[in-house]
Amino acid sequence: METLKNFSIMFLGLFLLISSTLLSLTSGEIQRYQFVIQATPVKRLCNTHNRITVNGMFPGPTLEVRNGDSLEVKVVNKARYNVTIHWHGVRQMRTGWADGPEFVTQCPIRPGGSYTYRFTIQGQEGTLWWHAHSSWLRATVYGALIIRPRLGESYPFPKPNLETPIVLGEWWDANPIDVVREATRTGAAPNVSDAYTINAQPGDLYKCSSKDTTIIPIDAGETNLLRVINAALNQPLFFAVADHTLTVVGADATYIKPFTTSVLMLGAGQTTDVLIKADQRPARYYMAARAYQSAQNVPFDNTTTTAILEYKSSKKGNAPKPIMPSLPAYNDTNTVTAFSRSFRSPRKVQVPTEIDESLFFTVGLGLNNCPPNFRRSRCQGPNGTRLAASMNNVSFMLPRSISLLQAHQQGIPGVFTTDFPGTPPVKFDYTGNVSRTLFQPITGTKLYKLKFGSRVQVVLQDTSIIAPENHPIHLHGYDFYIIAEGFGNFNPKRDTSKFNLVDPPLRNTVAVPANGWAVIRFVADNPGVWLMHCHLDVHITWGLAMAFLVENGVGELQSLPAPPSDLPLC
Ligand SMILES: *[C@@H]1O[C@H](CO)[C@@H](O)[C@H](O)[C@H]1NC(C)=O
Ligand SMILES: *[C@@H]1O[C@H](CO)[C@@H](O)[C@H](O)[C@H]1NC(C)=O
Ligand SMILES: *[C@@H]1O[C@H](CO)[C@@H](O)[C@H](O)[C@H]1NC(C)=O
Ligand SMILES: *[C@@H]1O[C@H](CO)[C@@H](O)[C@H](O)[C@H]1NC(C)=O
Ligand SMILES: *[C@@H]1O[C@H](CO)[C@@H](O)[C@H](O)[C@H]1NC(C)=O
Ligand SMILES: *[C@@H]1O[C@H](CO)[C@@H](O)[C@H](O)[C@H]1NC(C)=O
Ligand SMILES: *[C@@H]1O[C@H](CO)[C@@H](O)[C@H](O)[C@H]1NC(C)=O
Ligand SMILES: [Cu+2]
Repeated sequence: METLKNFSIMFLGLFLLISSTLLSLTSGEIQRYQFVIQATPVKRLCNTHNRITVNGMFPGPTLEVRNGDSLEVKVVNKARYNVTIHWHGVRQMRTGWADGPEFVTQCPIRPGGSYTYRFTIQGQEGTLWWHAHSSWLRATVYGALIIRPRLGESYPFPKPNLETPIVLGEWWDANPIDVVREATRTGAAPNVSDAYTINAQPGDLYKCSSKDTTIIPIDAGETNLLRVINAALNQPLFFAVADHTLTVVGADATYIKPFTTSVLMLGAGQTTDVLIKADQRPARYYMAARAYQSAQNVPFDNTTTTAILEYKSSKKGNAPKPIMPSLPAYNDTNTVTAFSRSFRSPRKVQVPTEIDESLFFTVGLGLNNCPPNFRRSRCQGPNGTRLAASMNNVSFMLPRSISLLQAHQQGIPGVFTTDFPGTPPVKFDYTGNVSRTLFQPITGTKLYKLKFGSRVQVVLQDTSIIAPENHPIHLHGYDFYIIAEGFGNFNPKRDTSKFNLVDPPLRNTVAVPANGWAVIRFVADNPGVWLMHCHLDVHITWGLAMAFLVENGVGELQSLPAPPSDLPLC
């Protein structure tokens, strides 16, 4: 058995060696960018505020590369906050030092400092994005990362006439850093946002915003590839275009088997590529996005952001109001389920069938009792508690004096432990009426160690502690197959028969159903420390995260290199 496993690891190594040799023969160009992080005056919803941006742009610059290209992005921090940038969804094969989450793969870039992120796009095509991974700065520090096929290669669908990034965001009139600091102080839920945005514009349904609307011109008969990104901080979103059918062709920078739909749902962090054809009467049509709110009786931003799809031949000037799409009800989970079950890979894929690590992680909220030395003003969560969140009852805490990856590589003890539980410490009816005695998680910096090349399955199970909710769970450094999802408690006897081991979708973020579960599989072929977390920033703030420590394999090609010399120190 052990020999067989070693053999398969050797085989995997050989495969990686061959594929990286092939890759170096067809390698792309080096794309260089400079990102200056700076405070910039931004006017939204009647007032001007200073917000942190990249190069004074909001949203930040769109990076356009080809599969096989390398990126070198020099980030210069001229703001008054610590910052890091994460390249969301990039596999970062053996470039973990460039992944970006603060205190996970690097210490933050301090005010006045700089750091150059260097990494290569390998085998990914479609839409990803980049964002700050430090406090709540990603509220305004984000942008699209477009990956086109290699030179001479083409899309697996007819070439569209146009391509447009559609970046969905979330806007607060208050400084988002003040919003999260207030919540951290009081223990209560943070204030909800004041608007959603499309390409950083709220659209004309909001006050003082009649001119702040993104217009997307199109000629009758043309097809546009919309690269839709949910960059909102805390909200899954529905998206639709009036009177137009959307053909989904990709998600999270992998192609999927095309299907048509009238509405999309994107969990925070997810991307979806859709083709839209101008096959309707020449007119102006709203594109609109608003909340999918799975948690009941919880305040949320119920406003609607719009952009306008404008046929060039439609009458300008006194044009009538654009046509509004119908969007699902805020709590329309049936639509979300039907949509997510439509995702398939275009063809049969290599899903790991033998599993070395079978893991079961609960994801959900929690409540911490008020510590005795805390004033009441710091315990403004439900019934005088402080809100929390956890995976397998561990509320994740970041180190403050060194990153996890540095501590791992330099063998520095006392920064983290590797005892993250592979199954819940207490088994209970996860989606039932959970006893209050189970609400309080423990706090820790616990990692789960994986041998290089191990084949991993994780069942992600929502809990109904406080409120069931759809959690967009994102894994850094990997794509995974989503082989099944369902409602209630995952039941291995009943539910393994639902596993799709033929053509499941490959993604980096899975929207785990409220009151339900999702099962993912991946091969641990990328050494380093890789964060897995809910992409609702309010939930990361409360601790809904853990990290995998993937050990080096055999030889240089299966090992993490030494850190770059300009890696920021704490
Ligand atoms: C949050 O909302 C409350 C109530 O509207 C307000 O008093 C408070 O100032 C807000 N906090 C921030 C940081 O904007
Ligand atoms: C949004 O919520 C507010 C209360 O918070 C309510 O008055 C309003 O009717 C809601 N709007 C919609 C469109 O549901
Ligand atoms: C969704 O919300 C509507 C209106 O608030 C309510 O009547 C309905 O019961 C809710 N549905 C679900 C599934 O929670
Ligand atoms: C708060 O206390 C009330 C009254 O005891 C109870 O009904 C409610 O469920 C409690 N809320 C939470 C979140 O524990
Ligand atoms: C949930 O359980 C508690 C006791 O653990 C009980 O007091 C409460 O009534 C139950 N709620 C529901 C909705 O069944
Ligand atoms: C989490 O751990 C704490 C401390 O041991 C315990 O009180 C609580 O019941 C546990 N909850 C769950 C869901 O395991
Ligand atoms: C900024 O980062 C340094 C470590 O480089 C840390 O000591 C400090 O607490 C951070 N500041 C804030 C406000 O998080
Ligand atoms: Cu969450």
